[in-house]
Amino acid sequence: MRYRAKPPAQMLLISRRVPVALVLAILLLVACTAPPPVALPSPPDERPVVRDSEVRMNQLIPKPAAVTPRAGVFTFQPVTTIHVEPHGEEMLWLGQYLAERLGPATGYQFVVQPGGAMSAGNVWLTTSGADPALGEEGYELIVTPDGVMLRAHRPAGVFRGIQTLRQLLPPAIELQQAQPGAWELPAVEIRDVPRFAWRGAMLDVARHFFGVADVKRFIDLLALYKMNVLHLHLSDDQGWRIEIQSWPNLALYGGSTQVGGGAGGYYTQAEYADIVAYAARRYIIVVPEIDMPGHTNAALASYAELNCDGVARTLYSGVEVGFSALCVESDTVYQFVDDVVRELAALTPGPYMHIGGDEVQTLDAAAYAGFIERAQAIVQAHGKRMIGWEEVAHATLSPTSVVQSWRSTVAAEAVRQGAKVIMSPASRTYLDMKYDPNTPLGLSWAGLVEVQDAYAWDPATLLEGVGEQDILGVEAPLWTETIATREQMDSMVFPRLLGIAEIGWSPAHGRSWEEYRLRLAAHGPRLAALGVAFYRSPQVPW
Ligand code: IFG
Repeated sequence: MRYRAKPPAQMLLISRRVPVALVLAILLLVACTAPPPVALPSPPDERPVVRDSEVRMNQLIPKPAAVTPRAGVFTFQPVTTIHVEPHGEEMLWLGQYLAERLGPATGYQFVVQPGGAMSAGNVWLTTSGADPALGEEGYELIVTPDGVMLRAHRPAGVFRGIQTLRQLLPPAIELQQAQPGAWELPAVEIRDVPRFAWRGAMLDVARHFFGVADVKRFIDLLALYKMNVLHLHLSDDQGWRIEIQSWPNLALYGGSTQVGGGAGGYYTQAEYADIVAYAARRYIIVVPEIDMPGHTNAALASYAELNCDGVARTLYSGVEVGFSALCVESDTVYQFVDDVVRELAALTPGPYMHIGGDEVQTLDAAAYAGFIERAQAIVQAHGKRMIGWEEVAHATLSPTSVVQSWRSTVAAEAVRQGAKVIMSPASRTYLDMKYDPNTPLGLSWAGLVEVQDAYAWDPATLLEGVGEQDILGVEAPLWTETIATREQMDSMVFPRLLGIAEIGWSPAHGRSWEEYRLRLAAHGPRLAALGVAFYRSPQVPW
């Protein structure tokens, strides 16, 4: 209904002391001069109040495949119990993981109980009776005022569903000190499955070294956004970051510096195994990369015999690329490759070994292809599938090998050879690219990559000759030439990584920047509660 202001003269009619003729004259005068009626703002619609909890089901990242709102809320209580089925260590761990995510902010000591009768007010995590169509990582989450049922075909799906549960609670749930609450979940039915199997991030720990604690924190953040691959770039010109017992100088000497000349560092094999186990618990595989035959100055400085002239190189702390290469004619080099791959494969339960292969400027095409084919055979001999940056497609690939597309269309050649593709287009996914000309950190050779650029693209339509069925998934690399600290990492990785997570997980149809940016804004408080120093892009209404 619209309200219209009464012209002043009509108010006079109410008064009895004024002669009618005078009133009529005044009315005539006013009618000729009155401004058109002004529409006053309509009263607030009588829409029902929307609860904060209900809004949160529309703020999930990655966006689930299907969300059906239901009536009411489920409220966690101090006595809420987390039941897990079937009995067994893995489901108990998942129950404990959920309890630990919710415990600090709620202040509740959640009991985790195997099995038990379904009673009101409790949470169930189960793989019993789930629909096999949910696959390896899908889940169903049913929240009613009486309880929470999170069911998946596999435990990994339960873990992915727990991340959705976390995001259905207020951002304050991520704080580590007790908050007032209440801790409400909106009643909802979610059935969710990922689009791509490979949803990854790469951490370059060679240019600047990041210790175990930083890597574990990074893994926790990947987990919240349902990512499932951590690619560790463990060696480059500026540093060798993993202990190899048969070639000890690689870490001891090759790991002793970094870009800018700092002390560098490396993971002992025990520390690397700890990272791998921590990731595996979160259903994240670690993909180790030993970049070769290029990007090898740290190794060439550590052992003279890896160089064709038999002279060890000096350590390098600059940022040039392409100048180094192993001596691909030397049998010693293939013994080196075999020893490194053997030791690393034994520490890596995941099925992949990345051998790099990028930016080799000192070898001719035949020498390069010959090396890649021999390295590929060595990787397979140690039970792993080879991954290489897209240039490896110039060699003859095994159908089990994978190429990581980053800057050209050569991945189509890999597809013609029957290989699968990981999409990491630098102009969309390189997290070391500046957001805009004023970004203090990062590079810009692939262009400026604002939050929208990192989100508004689709892997299946980007490259001619590389379609949905050829693509394992997406991965966002953080190269660290200019990134040295956790805060610097945060400012470049977040929030762009959330968009990559959504591209990897959510259905292609219905994805739109205009809708996503509003959801992303809601994650500002959540990232802040997690202590992430994310970049407050002006493109997002934080
Ligand atoms: N390209 C190099 C990286 C790194 C990067 C920085 C690849 C595959 C430029 N290779 O990207 O080592 O220097 O943006």
